Amino acid sequence: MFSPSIASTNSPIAARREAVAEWVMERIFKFYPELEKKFEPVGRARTLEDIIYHVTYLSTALTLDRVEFFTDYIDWTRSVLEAHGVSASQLAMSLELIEEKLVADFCDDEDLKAQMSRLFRHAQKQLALKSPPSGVDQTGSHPLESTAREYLDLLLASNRRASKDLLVALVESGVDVRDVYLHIIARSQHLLGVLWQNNRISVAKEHYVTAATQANITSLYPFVFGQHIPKLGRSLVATCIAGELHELGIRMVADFLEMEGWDTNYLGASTPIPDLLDYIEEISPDVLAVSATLSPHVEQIRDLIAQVRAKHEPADLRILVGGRPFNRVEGLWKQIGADAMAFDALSAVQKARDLLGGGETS
Ligand code: B12
Repeated sequence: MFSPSIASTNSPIAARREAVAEWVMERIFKFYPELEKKFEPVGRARTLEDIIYHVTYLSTALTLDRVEFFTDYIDWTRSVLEAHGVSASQLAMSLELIEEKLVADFCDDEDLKAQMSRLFRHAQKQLALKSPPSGVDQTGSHPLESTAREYLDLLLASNRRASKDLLVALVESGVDVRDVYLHIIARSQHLLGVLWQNNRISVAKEHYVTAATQANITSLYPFVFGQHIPKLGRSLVATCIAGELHELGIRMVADFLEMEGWDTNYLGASTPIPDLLDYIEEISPDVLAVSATLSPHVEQIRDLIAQVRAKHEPADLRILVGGRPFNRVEGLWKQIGADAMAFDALSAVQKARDLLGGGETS
């Protein structure tokens, strides 16, 4: 069975996303038969996945009452589709059809229809504008910028050994390992994302670069765990929310806190909520740090926080959140009940410290 790579939520719209997508896809292919041919043999699955994403992001924007989730997404999806030869007007047509189907499916719910119409109006207006920006600073002004690009070029040329040697040599020459994490590794990953978004590299290449970078991070561990840092007696559980596969960001947060003397427990990608709750019982951390990169996964973090709060007093367990949606939508962390957010791994250290000092931090 076809399974989209963004987790669904409990909202009535998200629950219908597959059915809506089937309905819309049939009509699009009737109108643009060349699209189905162009992307054979994966065209149907890809198109279905795209429409499922449109509906999922729409649903999250409605649930969290944040127009920006949808308009941001429309900018992004437009640039991805255009890079694959699908025009903004074809996307506009998909949105019209999604609206038509949802209005029919939820014809009794006047409030929902009004909210949806507002979002679709915003999205269509956005689509009428000229091409959207990539979302990542393309120039970069940090002194390590050219080294980040050199590092990425080595990996794009499948030269993993040289890429590792470059990182290790930098740290051995006295560059702070945190700067290597943020200004070389994170930066090159963000640039890698733009290459993927613009259809300049294959998915396989993106996977390769990321896998190699993860291995390279491990080569830096003597500089992270090997130092004799006094232990602070504070503990952290760090994880991605269920469904979320982007794990490097939260790994960096955990490693930065480890370098400050925290006892860190890094769980990696997509931890199911019930298992995470059991793990929290077992470890009793001072801080729980949770990451989401895809906006729809913010809903899962909100549900997790509600479940954690039902069991633990805020004073006993502080919750720090972060990742792409939190960096882009102001006040989102507060709206979903977290204690703080941090923009990157460096500021996460300060936020975690402040949280245990008491009070709200952002
Ligand atoms: C590598 C990668 C993947 C890999 C991830 C593998 C892995 N093991 O992690 C794989 C192939 C799995 C993947 C899959 C997908 N990806 Co991807 N991926 C990326 C990429 C290129 C790099 C991610 C990364 O490593 N970043 C480096 C880290 C260090 O940066 P960071 O995450 O921003 O983290 C920093 C801060 O945000 C913050 N932070 C992060 N978490 C937390 C948590 C806390 C508590 C705190 C305080 C701070 C904090 O601190 C970090 C360090 O400073 C990004 C590009 C990008 N801009 O990030 C796209 C990107 C995120 N992916 C994207 C997409 C669309 C997808 C897919 C939907 C594609 C698909 N159709 O299958 C799937 C979804 C999978 C899922 N369910 O999660 C889009 C998202 C666009 C959007 N509008 O949401 C991006 C932006 C690419 C792009 N430019 O278009 N992806």
